[in-house]
Amino acid sequence: MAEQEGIALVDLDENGVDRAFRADVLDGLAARQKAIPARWLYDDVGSDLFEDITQIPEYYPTRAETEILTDRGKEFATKIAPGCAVVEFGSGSSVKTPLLLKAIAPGAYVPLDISGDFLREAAQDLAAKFPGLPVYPVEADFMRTVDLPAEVAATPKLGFFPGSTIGNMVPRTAVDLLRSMRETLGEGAQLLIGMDLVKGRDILEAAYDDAAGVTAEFNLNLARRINRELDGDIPTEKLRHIARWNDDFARIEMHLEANEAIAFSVAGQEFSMRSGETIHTENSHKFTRRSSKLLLEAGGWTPQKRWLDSGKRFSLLLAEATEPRKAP
Ligand code: AVI
Repeated sequence: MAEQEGIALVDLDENGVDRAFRADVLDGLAARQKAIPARWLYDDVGSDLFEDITQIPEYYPTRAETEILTDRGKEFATKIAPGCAVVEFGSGSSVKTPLLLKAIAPGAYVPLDISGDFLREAAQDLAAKFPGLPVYPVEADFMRTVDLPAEVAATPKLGFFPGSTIGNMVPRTAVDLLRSMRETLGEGAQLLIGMDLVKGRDILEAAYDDAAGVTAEFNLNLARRINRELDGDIPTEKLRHIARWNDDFARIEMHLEANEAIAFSVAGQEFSMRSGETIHTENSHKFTRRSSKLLLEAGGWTPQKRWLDSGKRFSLLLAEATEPRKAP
């Protein structure tokens, strides 16, 4: 029951249980390859752990993307429509968003997020940093087309989707999202999007299985969350975090693997796992120059410019919502 406007974007039952979470977990645990959508990693504990991940030495994407935003600001300004409304998909990072806004001097900032609390906090923070910049937060599920505030109807739009979050979606979902973004922003809009790059397996696996065990905690928190919120008794001490490169799909996969045969219940239903069986909890796709451009094209966006950090680990792409060139 996700509504664009009005009261509830989260649908709770009479016991305060998130119905969508319960349905996804019960379906996912009943599947042959157990799998739970990655969005459920981000309760309050998970969101804090993700913030910690962005600081760990092995996790380079946040630093690499921040470097591009810091160093290439002048170039952005020459490619992006002056006075545009920046529409951020997600409520904004306290570091990356100000770097972009400083570089391009926009006419308005419109953060979109499903979580009203995050959204209001981030919007207030931004408004304090940029006095005079109109900020119009919109509480919405940006996986669907969103009605933007009337105040920016006539302003050119720049969508901003940093972090390589697009990589957490399988290609067909990523294409659906890019198409919704195009619909939300309109013909002629631009999109600035972060995409992490394919690189050596060792670097990638270390980035998702850090020595301090922060990513392991982030992954295991999902099982703990299931126990907390869905009356589960998963023996989490018998699960271990796995991050492995899947070369066929060019992605890092996170799994929770059972160290021994276990049985447990969740929301009144019984489940079991064999020793070595896993629950697949996240994909993080990595891109090449070609695959990133192909994905943008498939989503209705024409690539205009691509920037890399000095270590060539991460890319930030600018694209435009134009009619596709006529096929031969
Ligand atoms: C949010 N997202 C882009 C992160 C990533 O790199 O795929 C999530 C993450 N999972 C483990 N570490 C970071």
